[in-house]
Amino acid sequence: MRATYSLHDRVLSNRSSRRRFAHDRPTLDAVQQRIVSELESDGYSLLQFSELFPEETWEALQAQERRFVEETETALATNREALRVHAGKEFVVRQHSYDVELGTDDTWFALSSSRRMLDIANTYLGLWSKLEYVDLWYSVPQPLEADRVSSQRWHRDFNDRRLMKAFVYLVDVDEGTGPFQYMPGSAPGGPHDDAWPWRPLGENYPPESELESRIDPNGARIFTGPKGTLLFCNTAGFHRGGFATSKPRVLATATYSSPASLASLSDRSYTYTGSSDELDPVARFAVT
Ligand SMILES: O=C(O)CCC(=O)C(=O)O
Repeated sequence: MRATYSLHDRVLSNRSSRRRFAHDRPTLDAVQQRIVSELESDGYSLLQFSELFPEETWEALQAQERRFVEETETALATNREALRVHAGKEFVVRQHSYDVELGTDDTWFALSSSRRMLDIANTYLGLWSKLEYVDLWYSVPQPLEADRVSSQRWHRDFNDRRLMKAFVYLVDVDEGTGPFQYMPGSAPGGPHDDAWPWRPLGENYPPESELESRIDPNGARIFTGPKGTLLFCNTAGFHRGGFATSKPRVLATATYSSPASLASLSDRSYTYTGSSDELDPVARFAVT
């Protein structure tokens, strides 16, 4: 697996993707430049959705959120079998999960596959990226005394050495709503990258107490914030979240990774159903 990743990163998949990017670099506006530069220095960038997208897109995203919350809360009350959850991660209900057909009539998919987002991801990754995963999540509140499990615990994402996730909070998120948390400087290339370093199939979930004795958890960023908070993050660095205890957390998320990513080689969460004529070459490359 390690050899395959390295071969795809150096030669098979990423080389042509880097060339495509270098051949025609996008021009970023000031907000996009700030995001890329903060991702470079800190591994994350925090802003408001309205800094990147116009008001009407926020209204459309909120309408998508309302439909998802209604559907989820009905299923939670009457038919839990209908909930889209993954085994071992039942605390996150997904609007789409995997094997779904999506087109630009899905607001979050349209935003995630827009040049506004792709130009940020591609500049940060230095190549034409793949849009690997697009979804809305509803994190079901857990009992206060429950143990943190799965992505509620500190971990590095296994997918790629450098990847970019976007999270848009669709409800206000406080300490009881399972805020996303991040250890700055833990992404590859940062001062803490040698703690259980990122490797294909590396030890991505070290024991939390050992990790916290190596990297001071007081330095972790806890991203509470009002709805409309938008966070970009290289989740090859240590992060955790979704441990909601008082209110459900609802957010939209998207993952951008290199074509060599361990997930995009084998998996894509959706099949794009629109016509490829609707998309410019950068977006077509990302979604197909
Ligand atoms: O739900 C969260 O805040 C954590 C998400 C996470 O671990 C991930 O997307 O990799």
